[in-house]
Amino acid sequence: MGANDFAKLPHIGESVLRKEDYRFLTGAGQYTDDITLPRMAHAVFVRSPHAHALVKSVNTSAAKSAPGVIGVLEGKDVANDKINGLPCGWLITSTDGQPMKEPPHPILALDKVRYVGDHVVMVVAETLEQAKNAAELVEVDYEPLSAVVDVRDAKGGAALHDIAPDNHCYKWAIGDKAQVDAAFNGAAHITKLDLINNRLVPNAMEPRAAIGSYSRANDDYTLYVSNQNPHVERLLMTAFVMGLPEHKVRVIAPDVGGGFGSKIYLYAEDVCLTWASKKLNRNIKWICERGEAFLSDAHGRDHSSHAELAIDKDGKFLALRVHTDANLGAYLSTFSTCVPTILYATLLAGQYTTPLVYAEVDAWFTNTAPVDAYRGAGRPEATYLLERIVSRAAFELGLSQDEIRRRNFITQFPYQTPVALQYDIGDYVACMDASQKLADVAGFKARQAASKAQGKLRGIGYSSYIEACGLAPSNIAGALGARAGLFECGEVRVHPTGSVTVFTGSHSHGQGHETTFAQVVASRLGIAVDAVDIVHGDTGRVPFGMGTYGSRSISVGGAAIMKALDKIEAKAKKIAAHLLEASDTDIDFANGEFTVRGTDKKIAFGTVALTAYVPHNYPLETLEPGLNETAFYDPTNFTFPSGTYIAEVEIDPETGVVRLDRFTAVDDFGTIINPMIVEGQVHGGLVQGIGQALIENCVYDRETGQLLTGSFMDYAMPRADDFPEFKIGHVCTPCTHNPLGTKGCGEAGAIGSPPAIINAVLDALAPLGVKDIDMPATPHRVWQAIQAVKA
Ligand code: MCN
Repeated sequence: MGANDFAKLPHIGESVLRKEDYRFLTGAGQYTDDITLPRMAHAVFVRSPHAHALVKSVNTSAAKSAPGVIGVLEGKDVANDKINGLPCGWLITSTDGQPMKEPPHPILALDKVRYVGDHVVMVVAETLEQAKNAAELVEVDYEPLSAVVDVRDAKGGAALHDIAPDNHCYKWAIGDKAQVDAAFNGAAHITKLDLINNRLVPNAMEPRAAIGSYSRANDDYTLYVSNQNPHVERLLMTAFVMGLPEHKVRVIAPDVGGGFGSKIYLYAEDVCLTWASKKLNRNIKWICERGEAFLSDAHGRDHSSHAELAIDKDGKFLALRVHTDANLGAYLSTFSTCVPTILYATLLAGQYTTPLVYAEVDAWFTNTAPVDAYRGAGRPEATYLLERIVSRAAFELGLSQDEIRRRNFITQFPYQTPVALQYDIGDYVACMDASQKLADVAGFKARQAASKAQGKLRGIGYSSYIEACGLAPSNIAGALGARAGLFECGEVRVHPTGSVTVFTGSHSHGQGHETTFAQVVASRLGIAVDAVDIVHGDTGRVPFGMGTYGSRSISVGGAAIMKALDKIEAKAKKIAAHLLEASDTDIDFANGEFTVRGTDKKIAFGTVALTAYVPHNYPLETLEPGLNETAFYDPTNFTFPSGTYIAEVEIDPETGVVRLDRFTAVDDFGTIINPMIVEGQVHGGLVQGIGQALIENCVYDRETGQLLTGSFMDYAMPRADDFPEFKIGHVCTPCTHNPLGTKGCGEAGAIGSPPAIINAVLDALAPLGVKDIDMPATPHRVWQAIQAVKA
């Protein structure tokens, strides 16, 4: 079935209420902490209070004899049991042809700790309180070393790893530098910009959680874990860390209360619990506390960049030149290396015809928590840089922010960018037009005058983003260093009664897959949405899958299910043909009925399903019983959602307070399966992106390396009353290469919104002469910027 026919099916485009909400809203969800196993013990991790220190000795004797303690495990126990360190899932080759530096990432520190929160000792006891009390008794003799936390200090700072004496992990570049340099020589105007993309903490509502369980009867393990990616977790843990055959470990990710990227990875705690469950012969639960999450979850962003845009006399972009220093933190987290490279620099062409782009990335180790993907992962960093410099160029050239964009929009597709990607389709002009209309840009001047009359400054900011999602064609991912292909699997089991269970390698942790995937299947088979159940998150039930991240699930996971449905339909047509005494080539299938073309003979899907399992009148020599098919789908390209976002802010120059007055988002997600769920995804992304732009900031002390924003008292999370009602619109250019015509929507809001906000803030402050401000634009920062130009 083609994407155009698919879009016309009954439940496609329908805001079906989320099937999963009943259990979530009535407290019937089954999160990791809801699981209680027999003989369950509790684990607590003793973490480093220092950003950088030698571990001179560890004394666990008092802890071991504390009440209720079952075991106290440290780095030397890990080494004795030959458990390896955590691997990085993505290998980068430096521009000089050398592999990146991949230092050991021990699951419990051996001789050194490298960030505040680094895991040193695991204490297991009968109760959580006993484990906490015993953890207090662990004595670690540290010799503190000087620490480096800011990426700009990494070079020349105290070395974290012997393998990287200058703290440098890799240098990576894309584009033709010589051609870009030449284009700059002939430019009529050059706009320059230095910017910081601030570090963020993902803060999923449910913190990380895990239960390790070992079965002596079967000599195998089960790990229950709050995770977005169970098969990859298992693959990395068995093949790289524990040296176990894969079938000896089952990973179950039950209901997961949000991830936003931070739960894609294999974390040290997950391995510790699995390993210790056999060593101590107990089921062991660990629930991360919020303060621990701030310290030890993988953080996001943290780039420092310099960008230059060469422009001709007509305002057309000639070339973009970028240098970025990316903070990787103390160790390489699972996907950390692909974030500031493949997922970042390949997006720097944006929506524009800029013929030449050169980007160079230096990636550094620092004494901070590992940095990895956080909603958008690389694409928000690219979009922020590009959309900031484009608006700055507009300010410098005296053009409006929309005019400079319109002069440079790509309008012909497919379009090959100078940074590897080929965009299949889009309509950037239509998104801009629709967004301006919805935002009532025509009324902006009047609103600005009204603000001025009240002593306030009003500004408007644009951001025309594009992102690459639907990760990822395996051949591209493999060529670029991925240790596994990024296909997806789907198994469709039609039961004799005609109801259906689908097993998918995608994982829903808030995105509503149980509803939208069911809509896809119900639409194809002509059955009720409630007749379809979706199973995910269990390596023991689902065929190998690649999990959920990179807004890939509907476009890759959904496409795998579509392929399995093609096979189901083909087989069902043969059964129907047999029952209707016709040739299967004469059978049509629509609205749940098989018909013989040109006749009034028909049979219902349910009858065919039953016949598949009661095949007494079957030609069994040509048709196997059953109606159960599996398919793997490997995309041929990324999907490219795009859109234009317009923010309008009002600033009080006396206090620096920024009030977000209006926010308009027009996106192109191709065919939309469930508009209500998509709108929810956009809202969530916007809140996180606007949070980054206005209030969220993860700060380490530059001298001591202590995390200064280690709780919700210090790290500001956005709340509903920080936002106006968002205006949401859509343009639809269906993706040309997947059978649903969909493009991902899960990250767009977080990608497109930060530059729109900062561009609006700078537009408002322009009359005062303020030209630059870094995120987050807190009242203090805005006030300081105003005072600086006054001075
Ligand atoms: N959808 C649709 N029509 C489209 C595109 C998507 O109806 N054209 C639906 C999908 O069927 C799915 C949802 O929208 O139900 C999101 O789909 P998709 O864009 O494919 O994204 P994923 O399901 O792969 O989710 C991943 C994405 C990412 S990368 C992050 S980070 C993120 C996000 O989703 N983390 C989330 N949204 C989140 N939402 C919640 N509640 N919690 C998280 O942790």
